[in-house]
Amino acid sequence: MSFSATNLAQPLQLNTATPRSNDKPSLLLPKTSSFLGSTRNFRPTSLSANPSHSNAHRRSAVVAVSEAVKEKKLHASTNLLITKEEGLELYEDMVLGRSFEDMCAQMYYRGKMFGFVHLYNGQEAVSTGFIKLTKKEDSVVSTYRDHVHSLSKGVPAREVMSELFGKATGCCRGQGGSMHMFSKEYNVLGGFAFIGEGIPVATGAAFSSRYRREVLKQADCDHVTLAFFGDGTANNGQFFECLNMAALWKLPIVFVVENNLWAIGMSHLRATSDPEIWKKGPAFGMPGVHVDGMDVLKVREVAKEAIGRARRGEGPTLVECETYRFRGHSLADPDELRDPAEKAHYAARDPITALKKYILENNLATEQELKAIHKKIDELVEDAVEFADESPLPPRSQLLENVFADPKGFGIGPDGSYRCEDPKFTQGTAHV
Ligand SMILES: Cc1ncc(C[n+]2csc(CCOP(=O)(O)OP(=O)(O)O)c2C)c(N)n1
Ligand SMILES: [Mg+2]
Repeated sequence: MSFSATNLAQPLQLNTATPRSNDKPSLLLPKTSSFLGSTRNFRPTSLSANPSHSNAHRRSAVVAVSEAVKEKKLHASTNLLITKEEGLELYEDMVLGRSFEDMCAQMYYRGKMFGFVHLYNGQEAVSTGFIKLTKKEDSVVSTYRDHVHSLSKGVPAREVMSELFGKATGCCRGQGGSMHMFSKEYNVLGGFAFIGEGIPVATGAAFSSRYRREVLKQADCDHVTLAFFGDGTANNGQFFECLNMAALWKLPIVFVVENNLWAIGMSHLRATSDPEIWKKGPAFGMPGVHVDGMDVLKVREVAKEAIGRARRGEGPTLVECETYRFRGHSLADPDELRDPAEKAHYAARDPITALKKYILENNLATEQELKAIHKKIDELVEDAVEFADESPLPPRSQLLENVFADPKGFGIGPDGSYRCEDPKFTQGTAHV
């Protein structure tokens, strides 16, 4: 499988989208039909106004990637998409993401975490499928659903949990909390609470890789940046501006849209003029691909190609991963808006269960080996909680660090003294 900006005006043209025999032109998308797993209907206006919004067309994109994967399988000498080691690595990473966050939910409801906490449950195949193919020097830019991206990138579970507890041992010394994971060491360039804010940061990181290689002559700088964001965010202006710059300058970046069909309580189908986000890639001169984001092996195949393109200096790719979050928008959301049938549809497609099935059916590992992974991860997560719980809170004096360029915080008061040195300065405004 290989992408190019031209051949992906229709992504991976392996399927010419021949309508199924019962698809009459006017009925390409019957009113009862759904957008992939969504139980919401397309609006009739978009249906009649533009037949290219049809579900048949949409499905062709999904099939296209599946076909590419099948084709690859046929040509591979082992007939399998992964080796045993790769399969176990992917499985362990997804189990880590899931177990870690299940524990986050417990800790949040016990009052150990503050503010909002947004879980990634259900979307693990995207983080694992992409990030496990990166090098340490490659960068990842995330959203407020950033714990699992950070774990996949290698940030120790202890540091992520401590950050969530607001403790001094966290990866941001307790100053970021749930939505602002950052690690210089592992090149996690931030979780971003303002949606879309991370996209220009990622574009800048990709620009710096190209600049270092071509202007500063650092020949070995082939670093790639992955920008993760949601379907709702893909309607924001930064996204379009950055697609333009990335394509214009052939930046080594992959834009990974995690289309979980919802932006808080707003259905993607209600909010987006053309719900097929991948199509925006070719519009800017880069490949656009749609992949089943509940299948880590398919995500990985697409990721391999997109990351490879970026690393070879061939430019950016836009990948739309169709996925689903298993919990509410945040842990404070009772999740009453989404249709139970839609939730059940995706729950039955749990990416961890699917990979387990693949591993067992292909005799890549035994049930015992998988159980051992769960045990190892349970211990690791328990250890992370203990570590976070026992860690100290950051000192009060740290509150104003890293906020302003002046390392002493809020700068100099009218009397010439540093404001942060006035013990009364933070009283009543924040308690840490
Ligand atoms: C600039 C900005 N506008 C609005 C919000 C409020 N907000 C928080 S999450 C969210 C929805 C984002 O949905 P999506 O991009 O699909 O990500 P998901 O939560 O589904 O992962 C919005 C509008 C925000 N955080 N930042
Ligand atoms: Mg969303």
